[in-house]
Amino acid sequence: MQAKNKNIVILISGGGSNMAAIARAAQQQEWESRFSARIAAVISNQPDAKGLPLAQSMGIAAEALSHKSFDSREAFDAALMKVVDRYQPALVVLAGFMRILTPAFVAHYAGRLINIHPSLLPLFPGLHTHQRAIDAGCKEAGATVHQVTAELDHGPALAQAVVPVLPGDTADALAARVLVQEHLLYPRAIESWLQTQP
Ligand code: NHR
Ligand code: GAR
Repeated sequence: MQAKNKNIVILISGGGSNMAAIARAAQQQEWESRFSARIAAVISNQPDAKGLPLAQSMGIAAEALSHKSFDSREAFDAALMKVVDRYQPALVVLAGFMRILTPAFVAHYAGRLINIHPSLLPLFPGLHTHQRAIDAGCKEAGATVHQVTAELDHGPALAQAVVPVLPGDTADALAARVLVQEHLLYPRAIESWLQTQP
């Protein structure tokens, strides 16, 4: 029997390098034939996100929905839900998505909404993680893939990658070192998730 199609929708705000790493893994590791999984769409809250033309160049539908067109977080999230739901996603992936989501949005995608956060959670939830890790004198930093819950960066962890913090590190240098690992970690975590789905 043919397994149910598993659409993946990726939400971005910027460069989309994690999105591209996931899309590349999906192609190279044949997620379509192995899991009936495909990257159905990439959606950005920033209309000028570099990740949108990048997604299109990979043959993926790309849409922008600017949060600035809405009066409230609730109104933006309701509109975003409508766009996302058009693709009937089995999984919604935050990849450098920079808007905090309302409890209503999180509840709507409960159990099928994940994020990659650039720190070793539970350390450093929120923003400016790399500078905070350096300032705290951490010898190691990294990234965490986690389920998204209403409480920011507090959902159950699915996978982590660790990198060293080097003497004289700047936030940019550390971010670049972490990002290399994110590009390996996030596709692997999604592949593991797909393996658990009927
Ligand atoms: N939403 C919920 N409910 N729970 C999470 O765990 C979420 C989330 C939305 C995004 C990603 C997260 C990260 O990995 C994420 C996790 C944005 C902010 C933020 O403060 C914080 C954490 C994350 C994403 N955003 C500002 C806001 O007012 C805007 C900042 C900006 O536009 O530059 O939404 O780090
Ligand atoms: C990544 O490092 C991701 O972990 C981080 O932003 C970068 C996005 O890069 N996410 C957050 O900080 C979420 N608040 P990308 O757009 O090239 O994937």
